[in-house]
Amino acid sequence: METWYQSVTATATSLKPATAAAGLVGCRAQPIITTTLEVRGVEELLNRVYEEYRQFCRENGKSVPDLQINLTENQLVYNSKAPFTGGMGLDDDEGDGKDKRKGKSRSAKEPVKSQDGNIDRGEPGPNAPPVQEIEKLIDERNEARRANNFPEADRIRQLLHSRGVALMDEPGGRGKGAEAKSVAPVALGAVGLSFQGASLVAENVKAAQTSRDALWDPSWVETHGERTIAKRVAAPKDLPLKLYTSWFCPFAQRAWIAVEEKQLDYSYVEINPYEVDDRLPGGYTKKQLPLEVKKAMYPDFIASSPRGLVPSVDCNGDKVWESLHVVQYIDERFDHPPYFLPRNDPVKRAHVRIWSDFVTEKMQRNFYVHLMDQDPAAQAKAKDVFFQECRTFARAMSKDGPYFLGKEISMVDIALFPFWQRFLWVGRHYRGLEMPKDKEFERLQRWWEATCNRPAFKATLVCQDRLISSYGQYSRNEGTSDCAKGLQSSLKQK
Ligand SMILES: N[C@@H](CCC(=O)N[C@@H](CS)C(=O)NCC(=O)O)C(=O)O
Repeated sequence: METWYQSVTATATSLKPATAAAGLVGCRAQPIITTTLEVRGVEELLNRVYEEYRQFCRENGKSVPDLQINLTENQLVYNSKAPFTGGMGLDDDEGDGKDKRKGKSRSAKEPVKSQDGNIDRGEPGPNAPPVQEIEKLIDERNEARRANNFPEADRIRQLLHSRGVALMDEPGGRGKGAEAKSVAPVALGAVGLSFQGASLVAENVKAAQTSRDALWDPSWVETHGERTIAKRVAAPKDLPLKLYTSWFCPFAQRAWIAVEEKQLDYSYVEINPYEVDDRLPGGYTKKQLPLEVKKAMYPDFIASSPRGLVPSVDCNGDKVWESLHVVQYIDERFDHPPYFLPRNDPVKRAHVRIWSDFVTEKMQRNFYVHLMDQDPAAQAKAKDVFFQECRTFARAMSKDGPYFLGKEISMVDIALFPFWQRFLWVGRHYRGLEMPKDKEFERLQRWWEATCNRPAFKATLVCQDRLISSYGQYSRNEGTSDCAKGLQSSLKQK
């Protein structure tokens, strides 16, 4: 039976039932909604959606909600009292099915007025510049954006960020209609965050990037990974084990699987080591932030990862970085099954290390060349080499399986899983990559199905479309990350 939202999706593919049911429709960062005509178009669409939903309620004996459109303009405000959802205006869905537009609860993004009617700018952090200076910098940045001088605009954004002030642009601006009008304190104390209908408290504002922030695309659906993050972000902050990680990072995902496999109680600390660019879906870039900026934003993280790369862990003051070293540390520090390195078998342990390195140095490397090189012939060549390396790996796997060593998982499975996920999802999306159907790839497919069904591995699978979006810059070879720099010498197109 067709539901009300299935028919609506024919005209508005980005709408989700929970969102519309709440009377709120998110508008993705792009296209820009700036002109009266565009706003009117969105209003019409919303009215149609509302009417269809009312009809659906009537036909299904549900109470018909009072759905109204409420357009607001954002103001300059940093508001430490209001929960930070990161949403902008129309985009403030908390997904809990309650109509927040009925005057009972204020939208998280509406400025708080003090008793004298002035806008309450909240509590700036100790590092924050005076308001006049912030306003001046915002003007300069808007000016730079109008002149398409994005490096300068980014510089100002980062400068403010490093002083504890986050800018929130109107969605989708390319320097014309959309401008920074709002600011929020960053990385300073507790910040509320909306996730899956629950209001959680994030340790720092960057964690909002794991949820629906201003640049969240309404077509993205939270899945196992996002649910795990929500659970961990809600955990007490003073746990002895802290995992510094980025939701999109395959290296960090290795460490994430390790702590999930050992069923540890850990704090999930989201780090974004890259610039945010609101012209891109989700704002995700692969452009490295300078170490000093990372240090200002995430001092505790840098203390546990001196090169500013995720993942790292801090366990009661023990600090370890580099994904495979983190996995081994977790295995030894929490010396109980499942073991990532087989106990009492030095040769097997050595082989586990050899094949884990093989994943990074051969399989991952050639896949990234295939993804990043802009020259079609070089892409094809890298694909062939990548397939050969996959076959070599498959031949080293236990015949029975399903895991690399057989019945028990090991570090090799943890090393490969996040990358295989990207080979399949990202490779297919950007390069039309299809895995061959031979004996070796059948073995790998069997391994993939088994690992995907293992709870700790599954718990780290994030929204596919969102993950794919975060790889856009690699597919155009626009990344300046540590990883991208390390691959440039292997690319034909530089
Ligand atoms: N060899 C490192 C690589 C880690 C890595 O490159 N992580 C990326 C995120 S996927 C990162 O932190 N990049 C930040 C940067 O390039 O500055 C490991 O295995 O942990």
